[in-house]
Amino acid sequence: MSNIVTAFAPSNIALIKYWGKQDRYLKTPTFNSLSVTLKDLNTITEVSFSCCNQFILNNQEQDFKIIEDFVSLFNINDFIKIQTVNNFPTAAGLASSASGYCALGLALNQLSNLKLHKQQLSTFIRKGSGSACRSLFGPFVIWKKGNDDNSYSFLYPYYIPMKAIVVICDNNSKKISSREMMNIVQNDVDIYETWLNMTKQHYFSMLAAIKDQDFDSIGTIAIDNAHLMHNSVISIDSKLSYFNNKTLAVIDFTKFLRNKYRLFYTIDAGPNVVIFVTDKDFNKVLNEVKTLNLDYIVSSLSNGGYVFD
Ligand code: 2P0
Repeated sequence: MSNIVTAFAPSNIALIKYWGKQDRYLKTPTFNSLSVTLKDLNTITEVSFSCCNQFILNNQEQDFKIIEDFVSLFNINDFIKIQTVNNFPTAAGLASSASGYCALGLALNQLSNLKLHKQQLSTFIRKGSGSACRSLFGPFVIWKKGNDDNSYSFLYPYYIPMKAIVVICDNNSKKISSREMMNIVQNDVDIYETWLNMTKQHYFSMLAAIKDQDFDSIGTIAIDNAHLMHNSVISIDSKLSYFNNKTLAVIDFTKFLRNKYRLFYTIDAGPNVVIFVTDKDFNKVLNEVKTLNLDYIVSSLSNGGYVFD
């Protein structure tokens, strides 16, 4: 058994969003979601047995209590040191908790010698942060609803040659976490029912569009599903909106570019806009995005997280 384990996990961004829980403790979702795994926004986590429990995130010591419950899932009885580094802004709607919990889960699975297979490991990682279970696979991943052991993630085995450009509209931490916001929305029965009914339709249309390699339909559904989620927030109170003025400008710009290039966008629970563009149109679209004078991160697609040998 190795005493130091290092794992890599990419982030993921949902095209069909997870937005509410069946069980808040187990973090089982009210419905299936579907995401794309992004290689170049990632986390590297090293775990080792140590003299005391330590959790160091981006070179800063954190309270171990934050991840204590998650670590205890793996039946580790010794003290451990966790060192983790994100290569992108933490907690800015760029799914840092997804890559973070996925990398930690992969590393603990090996350190503990539990040797869970990936599907079972996904149910453990889900308990850390729901969407994190989708970072185990890629590029297209489904996380299905179900009771505990049945709510796992798996590869949706199709490929579309495309890349992501994440346009940073604000890289500060968000004021209301997605965990809190989805609870707020779920507590409004009417608004939530509208979201759930529409997202079910989007999900099944998206499965068909990906299977048919129908990029234009994938784009239309993804845009609709992103706005469906954000509209659920704005319907509660427009002051809760995650969008800022830059977000709105980038949305308009991207919609305009859709007249010329094959691309679409989605937006997580934050202000940043993720543009997906076909490999063929990528260079031209990147040049257009540069004219916005905003920071951006380019990412290719990933097959999911892994432990280094
Ligand atoms: C998603 N989000 O599908 C959705 C869309 C944000 C917007 O999953 O409470 O950090 O830890 O399960 O996974 C982010 O929420 O929430 C998220 P918890 P999580 O990607």
